[in-house]
Amino acid sequence: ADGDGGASVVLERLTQKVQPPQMYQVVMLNDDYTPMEFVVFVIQEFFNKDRETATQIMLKIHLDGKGICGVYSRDVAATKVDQVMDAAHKAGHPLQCVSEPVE
Ligand code: TYC
Repeated sequence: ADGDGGASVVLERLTQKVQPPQMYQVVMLNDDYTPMEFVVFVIQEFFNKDRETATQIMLKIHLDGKGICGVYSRDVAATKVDQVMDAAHKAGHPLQCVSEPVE
């Protein structure tokens, strides 16, 4: 079915070349306008953090300019970015976030 008569399976077993999928970190960026409370809400809602953890992440972003909200497979990370950007846009806030490959 994979077109090589199973050779790739043999090679993978012989060389241990199967790698885990590339992971992506979702990085949120600071700005001067988005309310702290909204950022805490977003981190709780979309990154499944408790209020205390979400507050710590928000303050780190506020102080350092950016911060990691979570690490996911490529598709899940892209969905998180879309959800955050959509919620921020609908609320009229300029909050930005991006996903980037880990390492
Ligand atoms: N800097 C914002 C303020 O002072 C708060 C903020 C934190 C905004 C984190 C965005 O990703 C962010 N209201």
